[in-house]
Amino acid sequence: MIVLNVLSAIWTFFATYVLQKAPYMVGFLTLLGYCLMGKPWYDTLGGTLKAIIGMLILNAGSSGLTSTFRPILAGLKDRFNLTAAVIDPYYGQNAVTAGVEEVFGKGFSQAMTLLLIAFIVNILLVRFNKITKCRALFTTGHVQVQQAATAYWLIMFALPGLLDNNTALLIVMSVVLGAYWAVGANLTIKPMQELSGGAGFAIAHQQMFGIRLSAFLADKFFGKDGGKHEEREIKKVGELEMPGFFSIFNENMVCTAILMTVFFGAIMAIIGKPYFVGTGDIEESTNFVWYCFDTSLNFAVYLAILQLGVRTFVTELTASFQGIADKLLPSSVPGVDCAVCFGFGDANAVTFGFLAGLVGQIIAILVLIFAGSPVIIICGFVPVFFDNATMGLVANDKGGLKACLIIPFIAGLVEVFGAAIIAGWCGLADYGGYLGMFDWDTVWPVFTFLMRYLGYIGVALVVIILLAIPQIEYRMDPEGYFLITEDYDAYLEHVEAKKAARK
Ligand code: ASC
Repeated sequence: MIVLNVLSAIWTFFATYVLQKAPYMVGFLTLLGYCLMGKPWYDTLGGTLKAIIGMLILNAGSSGLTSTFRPILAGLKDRFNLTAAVIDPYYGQNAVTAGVEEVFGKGFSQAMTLLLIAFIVNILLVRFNKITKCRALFTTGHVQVQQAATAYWLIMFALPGLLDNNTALLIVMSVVLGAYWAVGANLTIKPMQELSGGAGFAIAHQQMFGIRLSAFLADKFFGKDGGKHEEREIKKVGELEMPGFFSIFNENMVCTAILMTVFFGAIMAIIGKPYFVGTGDIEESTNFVWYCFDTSLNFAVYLAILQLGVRTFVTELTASFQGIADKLLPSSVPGVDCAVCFGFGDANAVTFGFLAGLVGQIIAILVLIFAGSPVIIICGFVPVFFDNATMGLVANDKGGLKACLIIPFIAGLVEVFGAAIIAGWCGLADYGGYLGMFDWDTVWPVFTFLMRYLGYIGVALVVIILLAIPQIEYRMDPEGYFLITEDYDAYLEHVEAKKAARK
């Protein structure tokens, strides 16, 4: 009995402080990895601390961005008294918490049980990857909480018949969500290895299908199309030769500062000074223009912090993960926050992708308003920045500047229209928010539709489609598939050899 109590206490502690908190999860994996590799204790301790601190720095940057710029976009909603759903993971989570009892008669805590079981499904799919072909483990706890909450709602909405059968409900949910985590993160391995030159991570976030789609479209329409269009010239954001004064945009910090001052300055001007005085952000006597300038400059500050965090922890995590990959989860890589990839590729592509996505989202919102849509969307900072910056970065890597602007622009439209449809349909819009990140505006509405109209057959279809994706990818390149995570240099040689054989 005592043993059981102790075990249960350890588990609760682990679930609360490690599993759901990305820095400690990353630290735990680093510790485990180095222990499995038999590293000396001081290297293990140093590496683990560096991984945790790096991730905490990344969080400081990312939450600085979020806490400074989220209220500004949300201010548009309050200032103009719009009844609208904000697309933002935190609003989405709040909406689920606020409505789940009323709509489905169920508490929120089950969503956390769902998270734990879905994570185990993810581990199992990776453990048996000789069969499943899944190579990536989700490690971003806060994203898992938000997704578990939204999936909890969407699946109950799709399958009301399951509401009386808790066990069946939990099984269906965790298989679907766990498979989505494993398969989605797996899809990002190729674009991330190519972007980072084999750094050894995948993305475990909210636009994983979006990342792969972005890489695919950029390569097909703007890039070399898998070697079919070697003659195409790709001008990447970093190679832009801009005339005269424009050259200041070549410097990432300067570029971000100028563009953000223009964009956020404009938005803050529209909202107006009285609003910020009302929220207590500034005094009546504060110079408003200076306040806008100061706030906008912080964008560049937080972005720089974020990139420092990435540099601090990525090498530790990926080096130590080798121990886990060798001993426990063969041929696998850790799935990390999307902000990690901002440390690779052209830094300005992050800013350009974001701005193109923002333009897309604003146009889509205007269309909703003028078409008299019953659901109006307000862009949330997290989707508009983290989704489109990530997709822009990947698009630039494959297809250059044009891809970096056009693809996030289209993604911006899709994010708003997709969110308006699903949030209105499933009822989350009534509670003021929806997760609203790319995959949750595209892939998940389709899953919800299939399950709602086909019941168990729909569930089976969703799981089969998900699990078939890595199988298809594997069959497209059986020799390279595991090589890309095991030995990136050997993978590059393999790609060259394949190219030469084709000629
Ligand atoms: C999210 C979310 C955040 C950000 C962050 C990006 O989806 O909830 O706080 O993106 O993970 O670094």
